[in-house]
Amino acid sequence: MERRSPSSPPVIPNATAPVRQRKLKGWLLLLLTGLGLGAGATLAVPRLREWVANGQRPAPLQGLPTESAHEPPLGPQPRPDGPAPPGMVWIPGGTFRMGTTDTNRHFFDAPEHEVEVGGFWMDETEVTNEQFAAFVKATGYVTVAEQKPTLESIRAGLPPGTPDPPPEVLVPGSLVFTPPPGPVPNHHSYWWKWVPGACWKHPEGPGSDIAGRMNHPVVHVAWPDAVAYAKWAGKRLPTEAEWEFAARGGLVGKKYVWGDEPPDEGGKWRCNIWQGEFPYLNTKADGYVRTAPVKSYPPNAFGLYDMAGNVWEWCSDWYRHDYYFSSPRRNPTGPPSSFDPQEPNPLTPKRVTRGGSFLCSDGFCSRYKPYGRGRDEMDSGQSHVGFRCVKDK
Ligand SMILES: [Ca+2]
Repeated sequence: MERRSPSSPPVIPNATAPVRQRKLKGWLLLLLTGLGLGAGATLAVPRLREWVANGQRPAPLQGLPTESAHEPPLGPQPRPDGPAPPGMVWIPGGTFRMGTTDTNRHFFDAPEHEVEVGGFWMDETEVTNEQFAAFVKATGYVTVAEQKPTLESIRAGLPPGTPDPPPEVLVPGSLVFTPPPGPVPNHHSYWWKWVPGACWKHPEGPGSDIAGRMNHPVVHVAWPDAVAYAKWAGKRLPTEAEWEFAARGGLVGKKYVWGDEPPDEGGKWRCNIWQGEFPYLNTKADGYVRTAPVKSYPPNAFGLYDMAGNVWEWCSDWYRHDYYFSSPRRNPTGPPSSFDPQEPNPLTPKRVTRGGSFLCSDGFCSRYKPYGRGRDEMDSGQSHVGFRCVKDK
């Protein structure tokens, strides 16, 4: 079996308003780092447990229409007349097998089951820095990672008696993949680092910028940031089922989004993933250590780029490990709330991510395969998580 995915950094979970949570998370991470504790220790604090138990859960998504027992199966839907929305391709929808029977799967990637999705337009690439910059310029939007914590918001979420954090840690920031100098124990805290000042404009923190990376996928966007962009663009996030249907490109039972060939067959890489020894040695055989410009690798059969690797992509669904056991057949929109048995008491609920990132590899995290499910706390931006949008016809 695979080891734990690098998509789950040691974020400190939290509860209600994403803004407040983000700051608390960052400060807790610093505090815990200083105390030499892990995230699990935080959850042992009774007050936080109570907070988790009473934590607000956002209302369920208002879903797309679901199945009717008397409706005929959905077949592929013809592309609407007229020009495609700029940068989008038509995904015809239809019936497919979602999930996998792969023996090397995670338990939450099964059972394989039949799902129908309607047709929709999908961004051919991940949302780029250039596109996100246009959104910010037009709206003045400030991402979760860029918002400064307040002492009051942090006090409100901590156990009584916890000392106030020093003023210098009350700064915005985000989680940055930071390779250690050599082999380390298999725990994500060794390669994820809370970096004050890290955000979409400064992907590795202060001193880094996106000049020369405007055609790379935007990163350090939390789920609410992605939703805000989609709304501004007149689009929405894909459901997990739509995402997987699109990733498969009409292929049936194939291992990868391009077919069954290994990612580097013929000596030419088909996606931006990790080569070498994770997490300390990346041979850069695919050309990139971190994000790659969108369209650096061939598209899948639907004309979609980077549906494997580069960055994880937010979906609209809540994450539940067992959703496939109760998923409706037609246009599933996810469970009404989130639950992850591998981290049962997060203070922030989780949303699904898909597609894997530049940190994936068969040796470490093979979830860049079309069925591979990811999930992250919805207020958490990271240096390997982005998104793309869809649009109804
Ligand atoms: Ca991707």
